[in-house]
Amino acid sequence: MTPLHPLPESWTVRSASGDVRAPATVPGCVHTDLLAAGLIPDPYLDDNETRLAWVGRTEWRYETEFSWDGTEHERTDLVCEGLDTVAEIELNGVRVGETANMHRSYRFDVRPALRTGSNRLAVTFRSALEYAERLKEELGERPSAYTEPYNFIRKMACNFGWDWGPTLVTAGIWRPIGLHEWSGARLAAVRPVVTVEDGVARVAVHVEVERAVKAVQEELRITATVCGRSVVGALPSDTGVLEVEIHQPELWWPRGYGEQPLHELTVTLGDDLDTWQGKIGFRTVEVDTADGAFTIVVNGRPVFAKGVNWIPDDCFPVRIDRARYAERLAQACEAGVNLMRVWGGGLYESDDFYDLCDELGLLVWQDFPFACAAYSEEEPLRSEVEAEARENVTRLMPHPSLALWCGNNENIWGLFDWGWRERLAGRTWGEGYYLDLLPGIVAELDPGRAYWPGSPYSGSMDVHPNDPGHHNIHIWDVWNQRDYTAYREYRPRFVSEFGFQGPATYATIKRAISDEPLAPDSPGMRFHQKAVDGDLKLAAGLKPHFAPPAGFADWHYLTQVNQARAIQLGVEHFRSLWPHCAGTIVWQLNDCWPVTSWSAIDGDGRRKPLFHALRRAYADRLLTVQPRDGGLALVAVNDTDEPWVSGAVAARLGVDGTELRAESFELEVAPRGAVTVPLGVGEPADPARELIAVRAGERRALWFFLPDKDLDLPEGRCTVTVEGRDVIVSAHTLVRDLAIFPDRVHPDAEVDDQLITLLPGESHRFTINREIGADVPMRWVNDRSSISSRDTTSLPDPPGRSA
Ligand code: BMA
Repeated sequence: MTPLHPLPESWTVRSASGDVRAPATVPGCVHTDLLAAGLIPDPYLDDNETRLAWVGRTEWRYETEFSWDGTEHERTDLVCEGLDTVAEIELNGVRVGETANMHRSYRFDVRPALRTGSNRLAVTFRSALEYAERLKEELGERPSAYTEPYNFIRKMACNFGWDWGPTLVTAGIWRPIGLHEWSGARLAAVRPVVTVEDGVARVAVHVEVERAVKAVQEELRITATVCGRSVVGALPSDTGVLEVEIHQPELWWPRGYGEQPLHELTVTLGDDLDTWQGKIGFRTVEVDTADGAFTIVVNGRPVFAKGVNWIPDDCFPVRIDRARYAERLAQACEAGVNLMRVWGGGLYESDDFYDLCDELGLLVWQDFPFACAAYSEEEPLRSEVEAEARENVTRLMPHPSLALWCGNNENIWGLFDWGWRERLAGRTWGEGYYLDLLPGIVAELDPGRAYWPGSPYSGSMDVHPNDPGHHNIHIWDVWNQRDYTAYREYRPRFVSEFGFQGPATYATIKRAISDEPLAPDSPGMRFHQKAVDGDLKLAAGLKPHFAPPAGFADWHYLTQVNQARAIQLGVEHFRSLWPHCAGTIVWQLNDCWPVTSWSAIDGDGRRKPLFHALRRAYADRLLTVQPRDGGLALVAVNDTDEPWVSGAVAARLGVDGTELRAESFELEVAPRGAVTVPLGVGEPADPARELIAVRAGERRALWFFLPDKDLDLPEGRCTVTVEGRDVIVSAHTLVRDLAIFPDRVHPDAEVDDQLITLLPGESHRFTINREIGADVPMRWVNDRSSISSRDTTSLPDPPGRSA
């Protein structure tokens, strides 16, 4: 649509009492304004969060002055693309609008209040917390996973605190604001509905116009152009549809299946009253839910979803610009991901996110923003939900990457298992949204796109929503209560959440936490752990696998290793069940601040060891050893379009590298197939001192018979050679899960791989993005004697070793 005339950049913000004043940035947010003015400490450092609760309880007034010269146009609108959240807008002292939904945009006809010459615009934000508390009182309590009343306001829920995020209740003009002058008519909505059948793509361009003067209904010409084909139509009323046909279209594919051709669609109203431009792609996408399945099918081909859950990448979403999205999504691609789930406690992300997903071939699973709570279906919330859903379905539906809409995160599960029914005592909880309102809006505005009521959901309110035999499930008992090997007890059809915690990278911890010395339970570390009993669960998770850590560096390394192994084990097991299981969405890709969490990439954007384990587990060709029928089997999963044919060798080895028994065989895996080969290398004579290694070409899978703490591994020894940015490690013994930590030398130094296991005589070349000198901090699992001698509780960096 026609761009806005932005307002001047000179804004100010002040508290209602006038005590706090600062220059303001628009788009922006009160926390970032106060931070820039030096009025608050950085909310992400140490326990500063605790001193900032007042910000969320204060009324904030944003003001600017601008001059206006009058206009020839019939209408002058104030367009607010995003206000966070409960706002009153005044122009020259005249109230022109009120808002209460961060997930919507607003347009106000402000001509009556505008003056030629100088104008004063003020946007006053009431405390979102107080507003939500008041609605809670009016509408009646609804159970939720956290104490703050986030379910009583249409605002990014995790802003109120989550089990990985601080409570920083924001306010501000978070998306662009400006004046829009226009005459005659404008394009209020454009929805290209794309279908592909028998080699023909049809783009049904649904158009909705708004007339400047409602009474004037003259016929309007409308033109749609795509792939060099233009179709012209006449619009006698305010809505209409144009159809463009493209023969033999180049199809859009998710990454790993083909290219992502995108085509500019231009819709013009009249000669040039208004134009809409967007990129579309030609493909079909559906979710096959027959017989309990949950399989995403693109252009008729079933796709194993190698997914990650996405949370808002910052507590202050205004800081997430296109470059930041691009960096994070490139990291997702590097990890082999082909699907992003935009989780329901966050946002409908901004256009850049979906544009990039289109370009990169990342499928998008979009939750409607409802999470872990019961929601009132009464006014004023119901109308807000409907308005925001209509707007965002319209905004996002042109994207070829959008695979499905999902009603909510865990709310149906909450009703079944979290004691809600009793507490609700008959009050509404959101069922009407998930089973009626939202699917109705999707069917109307985005016909053909899949809608699924919840994550998890069983397909029926009569079957437990998390029943592994039915569609998508979340697996949380593992992190909360059980050893991670229990992932293998599940035979799910699709896992849309499962996760395991690990600490942030060292450089991120050092930037955010000033504890001296750092310890797993030092005050800052505890503060940057938001999960109930999170540290206890980390310790409980380590216990079956490792001896208790000796100090911070040991704890930091081992908990990161455990996180990586847990998720790798889960993904490999679930992939080995393909096509019965058709997807894994790991909880979670990213963080919104520096914290110990389930993420693969920490709050400063650094890759945790899990990231590298995930990349291996999501590799197009996966070799994995799995328990089958009382023995062990090799499962080879081929997620490519070429057959995978290779000689393979499976060997039972002593931990000193001696081959005890080996067998060779031919591996042949069909495109997009998986094969299971029972292993015939015999039972271990000494499970503590043996392992299995299976190799097929470049790929290798290892199997240890016992947890590390019960293994009798030799003390790992290796030679390290540093050549500029490369670090070559040559193992003299078995060296397990070798990690190098260049960020301990320089915060910007990152290595290209982590957690490499070397057999005696093998070597590996790591590459760091910069030279860090000869002392490379590193660690491996069977490195205990040297670690414990140098690893005191604080973190002077462990010395590197050079040859
Ligand atoms: C699920 C998610 C999030 C949460 C995560 C870890 O419930 O949907 O709400 O952060 O588990 O507990």
